[in-house]
Amino acid sequence: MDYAATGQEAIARIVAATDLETLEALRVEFLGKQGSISGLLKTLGKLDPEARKVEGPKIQGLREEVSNALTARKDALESAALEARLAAETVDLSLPAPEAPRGSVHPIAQVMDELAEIFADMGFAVASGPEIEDDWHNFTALNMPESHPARAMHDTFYFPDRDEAGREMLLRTHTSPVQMRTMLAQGAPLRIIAPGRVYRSDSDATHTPMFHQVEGLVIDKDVHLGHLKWTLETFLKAFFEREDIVLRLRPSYFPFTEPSIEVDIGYTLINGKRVVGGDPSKGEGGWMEVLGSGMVNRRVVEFGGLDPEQWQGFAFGIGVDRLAMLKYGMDDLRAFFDGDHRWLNHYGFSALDVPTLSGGVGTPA
Ligand code: 2NL
Repeated sequence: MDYAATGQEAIARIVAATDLETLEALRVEFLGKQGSISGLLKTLGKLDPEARKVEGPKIQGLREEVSNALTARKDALESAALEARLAAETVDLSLPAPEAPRGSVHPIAQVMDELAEIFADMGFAVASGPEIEDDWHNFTALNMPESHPARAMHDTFYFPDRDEAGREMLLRTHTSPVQMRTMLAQGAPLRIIAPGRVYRSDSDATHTPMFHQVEGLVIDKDVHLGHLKWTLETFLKAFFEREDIVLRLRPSYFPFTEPSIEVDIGYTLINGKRVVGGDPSKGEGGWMEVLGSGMVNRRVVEFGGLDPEQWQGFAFGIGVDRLAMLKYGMDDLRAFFDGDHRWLNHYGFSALDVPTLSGGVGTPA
């Protein structure tokens, strides 16, 4: 028998196969149980030992040759099929992104909630009021009469038209008018914070025309500077979640408080970064201004409808945006209001991360 011719014919048919089904049919035809080459192997049993020694290796060689050809063709057809699939299936880049959690709590909202939680724990109630104010509640009642230079310093946004009562209207420049309204409506004693948006016509790298403030007001009998100091120290320790907070109280001036005090917080340098805490006078570091405060000016107590001989108080004003930057390590104030999804995803909080004193006011899980 001419094994070489049989082999050549088989290989020619294998190479000519254009799909995997044809190839499988050929494998069965040659190497299957009833296959032609399997049939040849069966003939070996009937040969005498001498002839078997000669024929055996030839048939085995043929089987090997055909088997190798089948494997090679199978690999070739499979990779061609893959190439064709890759060429046909394209990725549609215009498809929407897959479903994922959307939205997060803005760091300013988170810090406002943290502040409310801390002061609520100290017995403060949250007061709110209008963002469009009249000039009396925003300025006059806070000891800033018409010609007061502090009015010009506030860079106020005025409305072009007066209200029905003929009053000049403006966007509140601080949340103090909320406290005036609460004092007038509720009288004393009083322990409130007034968080909210405030507006000043001022815009650069460190100022935005709208920003956030939390003011606090305590009116009671025999209130003194010691109460102010304890309250602010307790608040800052809770907010920064450290006991080693060191404060520096500096004399200052605000028309609505007397005396007026600005509060600096000590920071230390760790790898060149400012970290709140520690005493800067004992190493590398410095002081950062975090809030303004003071004993309520007796004229302001009178404007609030109370007798300053009987009632005293202290007040403070905190810039929320700067405080949020300090706590959560952001360096550009303007990014707060860009609405950039990548920034919001990075700095935003989970809606489930509700600040609680027991859980640590601002510690994400
Ligand atoms: C600052 C300064 C301050 C107040 C706000 C206040 C409110 C009433 C009466 C008296 Cl109703 N005072 N608020 C007092 C001192 C300072 O804010 O630099 N804020 C960022």
